[in-house]
Amino acid sequence: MSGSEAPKGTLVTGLIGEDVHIAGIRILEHALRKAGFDVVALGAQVSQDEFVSAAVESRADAILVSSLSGHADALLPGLREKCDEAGLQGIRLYLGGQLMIGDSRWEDVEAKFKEAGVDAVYPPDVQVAQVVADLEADFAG
Ligand code: B12
Repeated sequence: MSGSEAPKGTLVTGLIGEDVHIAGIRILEHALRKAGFDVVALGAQVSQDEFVSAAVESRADAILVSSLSGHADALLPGLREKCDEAGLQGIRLYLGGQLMIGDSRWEDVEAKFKEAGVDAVYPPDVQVAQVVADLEADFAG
């Protein structure tokens, strides 16, 4: 993106909870910046409150939550409600990483997080280009 172009959107990114598996979200941040998004990268071990505060401060369009530790079940619910309480109604929530525990089926995992208010849920084998393309489509216009 050239300096004069408006960003395609502002994204807050981070690893939720105790998680330190930083590689995947760093790769995504790099690709999304290159594609023209503003990225507010919170790094590892981010609480729900920190995601929400950063989104309010940066007037973010979306929050990208990464979770690999296997605890997203416990860490993710409530984030949508906190966003609403902070005046972030309608902010898009994306979730990816290692979300499947044991023999769980992907369809069930995806449905569970969507019920918790996540707009889009991604499996670990998602291509970076796919995530970028989806975000570009979601924020087109
Ligand atoms: C490297 C690694 C570590 C390193 C992390 C180093 C670091 N600072 O990054 C260390 C050794 C510290 C570590 C520690 C632990 N780990 Co570990 N670790 C891994 C490993 C081998 C690779 C992770 C990785 O870097 N992948 C490469 C990146 C590029 O891929 P990715 O993160 O999946 O990201 C891609 C996609 O998922 C997606 N994506 C990721 N986030 C998001 C977010 C959004 C919004 C979107 C759209 C997409 C997206 O985009 C990326 C690009 O393709 C995985 C196994 C695996 N194959 O995933 C286990 C794994 C994640 N670890 C695991 C565990 C259990 C642990 C520990 C709890 C072990 C322990 N008992 O101490 C601790 C937890 C520490 C903590 N507090 O987080 C388990 C998690 C189990 C689960 N989820 O059910 C895994 C799956 C191993 C396993 N098979 O059991 N780990």
